[in-house]
Amino acid sequence: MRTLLQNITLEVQKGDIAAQRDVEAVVNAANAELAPGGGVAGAIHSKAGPDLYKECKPLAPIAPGEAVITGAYGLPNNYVIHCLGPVYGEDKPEDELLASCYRNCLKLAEEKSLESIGFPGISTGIFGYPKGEAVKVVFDTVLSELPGLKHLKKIKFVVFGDKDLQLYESKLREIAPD
Ligand code: AR6
Repeated sequence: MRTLLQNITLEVQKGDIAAQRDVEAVVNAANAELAPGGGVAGAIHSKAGPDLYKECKPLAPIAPGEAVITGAYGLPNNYVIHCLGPVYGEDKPEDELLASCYRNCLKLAEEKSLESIGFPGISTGIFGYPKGEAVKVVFDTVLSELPGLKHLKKIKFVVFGDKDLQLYESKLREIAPD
């Protein structure tokens, strides 16, 4: 499902964040050390190969809400934007830190003049952020950033399961009813 808002396509698709051919950058739901891990980080590092971690090492550690950009190596993209989400119940305030994640990723993409970016559901796996709460923060943040975007023309949300797809799609319908 996709919709056009302020000349920018917002798209929701079920799939693997490490297999997105139609975006210039994918976002990694990273750990502070920017090391290979489970979930999104595991998928991204294993597809990218060991050179990704070599480039990441000197950029670590990062704090919750921060993001850094690297090459994408074996991934079908030009860049990976690594972002550390808040651990729910520990890193507070969670909503502000999660909003910073999305804002900082968009900022890095704009600085590189990228036209497209793909996001996973940062913090909603191992870090335990409830998905219904997270999706509100995601769309509130992205919508408030849209007017300032000069290069990005497509923002894609890549979700893993049917439940997440429904959640994102109903949110998208809410903000852009056709
Ligand atoms: N593609 C798209 N979405 C995915 C994929 C994938 N390949 N794999 C998982 N998801 P998580 P976090 C969904 O745990 O909560 C790592 O080990 C998943 O269902 O990857 O930010 C790091 O090293 C969930 O909704 O990220 C960190 O230590 C969402 O993506 C820690 O986990 C995020 O799940 C980061 O935890």
